[in-house]
Amino acid sequence: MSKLIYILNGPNLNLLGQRQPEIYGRGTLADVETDCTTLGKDLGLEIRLLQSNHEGQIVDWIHEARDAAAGIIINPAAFTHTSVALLDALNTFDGPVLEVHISNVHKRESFRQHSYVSLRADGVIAGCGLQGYALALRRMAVLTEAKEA
Ligand code: CA2
Repeated sequence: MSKLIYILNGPNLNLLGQRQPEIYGRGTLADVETDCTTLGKDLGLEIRLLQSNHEGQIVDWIHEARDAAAGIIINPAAFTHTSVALLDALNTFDGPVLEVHISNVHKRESFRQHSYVSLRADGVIAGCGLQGYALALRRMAVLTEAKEA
């Protein structure tokens, strides 16, 4: 049976593909969902991709994942740099956590170079565009021992 992986996305990522293509590319979250669903089938992983502009909603999904999911891939967006609440929630999750950033946050403003979520993440992918989600899913396959990636 496939293991379920939550792919959580934070504020403004619903606008992917509509604004700032020079930073975030032209693809949408729906494209990410399609690509990861297809790849997940090869890897023996089922994905559930979610996005919210509300911190508490993401905390609630992390709590839900505690029973439902084998791993979490998260792009917390701006909450990366501000949210102790997301860090605390992720610390209640026992499985692997991978943090994804579409842009290379280390090449950008200094406030983007601190991540609360990185204190919990088992791995971080930044600056690989939307491909970063697929890279994280391949790594998740190894970490959850679903199938060799
Ligand atoms: O590079 C990333 O993935 C970020 O997590 C994106 C966040 C930013 O605050 C982080 O520092 C790095 C911003 C997401 C905003 O998404 C937009 C998408 C399309 C148009 C405008 C914003």
